Amino acid sequence: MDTVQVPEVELNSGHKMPAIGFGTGASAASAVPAEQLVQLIVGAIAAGYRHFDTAAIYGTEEVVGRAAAEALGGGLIKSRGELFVTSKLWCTDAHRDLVLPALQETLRKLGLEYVDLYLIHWPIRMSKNSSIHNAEMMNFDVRETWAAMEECCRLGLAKSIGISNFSSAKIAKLLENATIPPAVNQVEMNVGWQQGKLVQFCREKKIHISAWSPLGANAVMENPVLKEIAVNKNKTLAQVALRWIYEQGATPTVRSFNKERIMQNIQIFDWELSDEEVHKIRQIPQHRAGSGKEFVSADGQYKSIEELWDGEI
Ligand SMILES: NC(=O)c1ccc[n+]([C@@H]2O[C@H](COP(=O)([O-])OP(=O)(O)OC[C@H]3O[C@@H](n4cnc5c(N)ncnc54)[C@H](OP(=O)(O)O)[C@@H]3O)[C@@H](O)[C@H]2O)c1
Ligand SMILES: *[C@@H]1O[C@H](CO)[C@@H](O)[C@H](O)[C@H]1NC(C)=O
Ligand SMILES: *[C@@H]1O[C@H](CO)[C@@H](O)[C@H](O)[C@H]1NC(C)=O
Ligand SMILES: CC(=O)N[C@H]1CO[C@H](CO)[C@@H](O)[C@@H]1O
Repeated sequence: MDTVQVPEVELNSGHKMPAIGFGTGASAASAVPAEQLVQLIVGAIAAGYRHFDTAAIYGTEEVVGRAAAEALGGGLIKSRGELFVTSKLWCTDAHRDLVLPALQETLRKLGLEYVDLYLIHWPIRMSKNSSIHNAEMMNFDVRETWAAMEECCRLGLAKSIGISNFSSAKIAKLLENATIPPAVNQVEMNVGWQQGKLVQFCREKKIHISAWSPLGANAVMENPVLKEIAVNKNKTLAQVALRWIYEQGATPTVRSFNKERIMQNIQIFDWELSDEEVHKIRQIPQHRAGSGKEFVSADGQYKSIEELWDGEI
């Protein structure tokens, strides 16, 4: 099996990030036995993936850490530095005093001394005993929370820091008092929710966009425009959807727990879409899959979905 050489993008922190991430997001992961997941991730490293995306809330930090240790032990990679590991601060820890302990717990679970990228998962704070389906919202103080993220960076525990699910307006607020700008904003981005405005805004601010749900949302996999392009190019529909994200200057975080599809998804770097194909993709009707409505309430910080997204819906 040939190992794919994945290109890297340079972040505003000066660090380089591999241009495709392997997602280990929540519900699907919990259905797979841990040892099997470890082996899938080791297989992904053998295939050429170097960037692994996890989060405190996913429950997959341990398996990512175990796979990294196994890849190192088995000589698949020569040093920890060859991998790029992203994790995320969950909303229950989105407070000045809770950020550092949360990252320390993440590092303990990963068995690593640092993460390459640490993200604020949502511009939201929930009480300690909240769950996503029973959220008790608290006030999210972006300035103080970000200052604590910056401290993690200064301590060397996170090489780069960033955000997730932030609108342009919320990024602008964060930047008002930031000393270190966010390196990455991880958001829903796919052919069915192209995020034109946000992509443009982040480009101006030199914040890299990492795209979650590149395939799984918005019926991307049934899209007739992509289907046609895929047939013409002798590529799979998923490859076209992922390549499109890469050509927008963003990088996909894709999740597959299937060996063949893991291989397929990484083979997007030695061909390109034509201008005409890109134009056709731009015409696809737009719709956001994740509205975040579970975080909106009359007595909370965000009273409507419009407020949560600052009208960017
Ligand atoms: N920051 C955030 O708030 C946030 C939110 C959501 C997700 N994420 C991250 O982004 C990652 C990806 O998002 P996601 O899990 O929502 O969705 P996704 O990667 O867009 O789609 C996953 C689905 O697509 C299937 N799939 C993958 N490759 C395929 C291919 N080549 N052909 C056909 N089907 C394929 C997978 O099934 P098989 O496993 O059977 O291949 C799975 O059902 C997550 O794992 C997580 O790390 C972050
Ligand atoms: C930034 O700091 C100033 C001065 O302390 C404060 O007035 C302002 O509200 C802060 N902005 C944010 C978004 O926290
Ligand atoms: C189409 O792609 C497959 C898989 O990459 C390859 O084996 C096959 O030779 C290609 N066919 C043509 C006509 O290029
Ligand atoms: C509204 C929105 O797009 N929010 C997404 C942010 O991230 C979570 C995952 O933690 C998604 O489920 C949401 O849809």
